[in-house]
Amino acid sequence: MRDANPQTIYLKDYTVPDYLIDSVELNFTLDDENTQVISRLTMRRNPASQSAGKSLTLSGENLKLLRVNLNDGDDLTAVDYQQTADSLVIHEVPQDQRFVLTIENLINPKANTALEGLYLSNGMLCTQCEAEGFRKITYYLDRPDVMARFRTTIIADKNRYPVLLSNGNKVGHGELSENRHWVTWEDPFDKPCYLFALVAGQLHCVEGNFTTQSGRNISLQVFVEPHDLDKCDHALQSLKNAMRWDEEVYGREYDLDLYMIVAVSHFNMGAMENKGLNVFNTKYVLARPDTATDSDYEHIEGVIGHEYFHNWTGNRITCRDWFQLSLKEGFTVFRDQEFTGDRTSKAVKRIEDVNMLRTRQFAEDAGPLAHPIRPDSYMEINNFYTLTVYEKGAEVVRMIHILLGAEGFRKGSDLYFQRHDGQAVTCDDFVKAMEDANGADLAQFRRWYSQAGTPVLTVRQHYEPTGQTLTLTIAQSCPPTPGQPVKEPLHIPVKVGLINRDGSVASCKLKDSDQASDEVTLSVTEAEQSFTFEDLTQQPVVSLLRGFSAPVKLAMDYSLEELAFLLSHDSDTFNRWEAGQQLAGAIIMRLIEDCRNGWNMQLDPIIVEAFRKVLEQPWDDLSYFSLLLDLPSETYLAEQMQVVDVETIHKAREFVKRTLAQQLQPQFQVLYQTNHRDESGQFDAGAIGRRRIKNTCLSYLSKLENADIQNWAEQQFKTARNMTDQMAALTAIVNNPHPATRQCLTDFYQQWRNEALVIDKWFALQASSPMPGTFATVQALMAHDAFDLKNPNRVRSLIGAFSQANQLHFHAANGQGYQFLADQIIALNTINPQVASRMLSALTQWRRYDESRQALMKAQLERIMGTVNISKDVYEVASKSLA
Ligand code: 0A1
Ligand code: ZN
Repeated sequence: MRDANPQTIYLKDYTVPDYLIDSVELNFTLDDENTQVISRLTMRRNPASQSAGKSLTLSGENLKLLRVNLNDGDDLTAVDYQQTADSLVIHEVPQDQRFVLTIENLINPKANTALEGLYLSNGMLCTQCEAEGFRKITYYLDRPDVMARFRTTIIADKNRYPVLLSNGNKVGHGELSENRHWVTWEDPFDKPCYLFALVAGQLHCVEGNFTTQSGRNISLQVFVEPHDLDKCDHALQSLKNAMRWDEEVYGREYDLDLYMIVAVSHFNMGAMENKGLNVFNTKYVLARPDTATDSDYEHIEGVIGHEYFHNWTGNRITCRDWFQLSLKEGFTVFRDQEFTGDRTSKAVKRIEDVNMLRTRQFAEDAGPLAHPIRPDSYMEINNFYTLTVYEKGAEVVRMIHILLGAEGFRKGSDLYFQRHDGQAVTCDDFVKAMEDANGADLAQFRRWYSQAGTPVLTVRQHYEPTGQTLTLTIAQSCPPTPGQPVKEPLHIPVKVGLINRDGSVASCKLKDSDQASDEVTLSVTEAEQSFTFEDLTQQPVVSLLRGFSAPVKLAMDYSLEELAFLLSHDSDTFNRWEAGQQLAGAIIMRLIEDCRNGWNMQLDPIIVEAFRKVLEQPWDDLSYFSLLLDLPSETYLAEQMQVVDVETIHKAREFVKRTLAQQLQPQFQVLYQTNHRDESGQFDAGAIGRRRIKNTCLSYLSKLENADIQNWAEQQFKTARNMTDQMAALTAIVNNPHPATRQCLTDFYQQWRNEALVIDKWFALQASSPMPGTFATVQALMAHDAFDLKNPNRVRSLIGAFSQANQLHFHAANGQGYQFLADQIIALNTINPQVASRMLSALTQWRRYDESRQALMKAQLERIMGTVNISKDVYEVASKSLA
């Protein structure tokens, strides 16, 4: 084992750094296997440090050390320093004056399959330094609270590496002997080393401009491999949209004269906000109407926005330590969610975000790896780039926004930027700025940062006809999570609206308040609390937790009739959708029960009528309309069960879908036909909505196994001029019995064999199919020429899709899915520990299944624990899942 017992790092042990780095001069001489790095650090003792020693410890991993020098004297010798597997300790450095430390080392980018530090991606050299990748480039104080000014010179062969990029502004360049050239970059802003970036290769660039609100002209550049030049327009436009939005909504302007984005095909995550030089997974840059779906287009704009917004929330103000990760990520996700909502449809964006939170983050929060958005400890920080830190973190920021209102929130963010610009700070500093700017008290609210688990709100209502009052009694509780057996009550904003039985709005007037309004936000702060509404001549239907105003589970006994009523009448777009989800969910859960009792399934007509109403109504926002017709996913349904029964969930959900298709076939057909167009390149809300509703209808109709419909799908597949339609048709063909399945898959592969991102879709679609034979297909695809365990996008599209998006086959009762996944994780452990550890997530949920599956999953986790040279990443997740 590389690290038999990895050390646990605790937030409570934080101390300030003993030394500071004022400036860094880096000199790279590039070579695929032997890159030379010379680092010249101007340093000094940190006056705030309490430690007594005179030694200096730098972090470094996989480095070949060549030379250490202090203050340009003679090089240090082996007695002056000590090297360990992950550090360099210099026994004595000057304590009361600045000193210059020069370190020279070699690194091997070609051998770097973990994709952290400097690595090769399709012949291009690039870096990934967050969270702790810089220590794989050179010895350094690799922690976010050490902020320094960087100047970087890159020397390389002109043909092999014609483009040489780093952070900031280009301040010099020239030619050298032996066909080499050099470029020097200088970043005028102090930054932590996790924001350092270097890119070199045969890159081509699409350029644009942006004029800031104060009239400065910024040059924008998107760098890609030559054959992708025709897929950059959307990324460039998205960047401009994000820059404008941040000026308008937050008053934040970009600060350098140049903004560069580079797309690389090997990347562990989505993208990285390196100062002035973002590195992106190609998936979040490249788009052409025939290669990218509408949802790809939306995600690209969202991720470009996300990385751009980090320039203020992450780069100008960064994290003091990695426990504060949600300071930058939660806030930045909240910002990108709002941006996308403003650019597309607020209702649709909110529903998509909540859907993801509830299916995936809630599962994380209820499992063995549950942690607060500000964790207390970690073994490997890379394991904490989680849905909790990102998505729940964004919900926590959203609740502050709800509690303070848009204006109050803006006052708070202005104060935060003004107070902390240039600093490395904590989540608490953020909350304090929000409080101070508004004279608010968020003391109890702070518990959201330290408490893990999803709170449950249990709501009872009592209508008093004589007094014309309605009392809501809200009790909150939160289940125990690892290390936190008992929870304190949280401060929870609950938005409420009341609806009269005729569908009109009932005024909300709280007792002891003289104001009445259409909607109120209740501040729930106690374990149990009552709220009384007055002047209600009739008992209204309560619309609770509007807009999903807090990341909680709501337990309230609605009848199916009330849910159908809310689906027709709730003026809150989120809750209207939610009522439909609850209605369908309740019906599917009952059918699951019937099925398990061996009874015949029969669909309650209430859902058919509710869907008929939705289908026959005119809608402006067709994307929202189509969301109302989506049934809750199998993963969401699994979350609602004590013991997950994947087969019956699938059977019952399919039954509901097929029966709805049978009973509402004419409506689905008309909608399909009226919205089917032969379109390419139209990305307005109308065209996107038409495609979405049409493809939702196709997905229902395909359950009928009817030759005409099969023909529609095949025609759509063959004639589509945009990827949304082509992919939707292929999905309908692959996920249902269809005579042309094999042929269409082959044709699709031939058509797109040179477009890696489309081939990823091809892998993912087959891996997530519910049809029989999927496991054998997955095994065969592992041996396909286009499959590559070293490319994270491919791994996610095959192994990730199978284990995380195919409940039915991954959880096959004989355990073959589990064994397959464990085999891949063991192989990935040596290639790329980060990706290996992420792939583990499907197994960590083992306690949610029946005894037999539990035993099979547990056995595979134990096998993984026995891996020779197990990485810290995999060890932490596997051991915590078994604990
Ligand atoms: N900060 C990036 C996410 C990111 C994190 C780690 C990475 O490599 C280990 C890469 C990217 C973001 O939030 O976009
Ligand atoms: Zn981020």
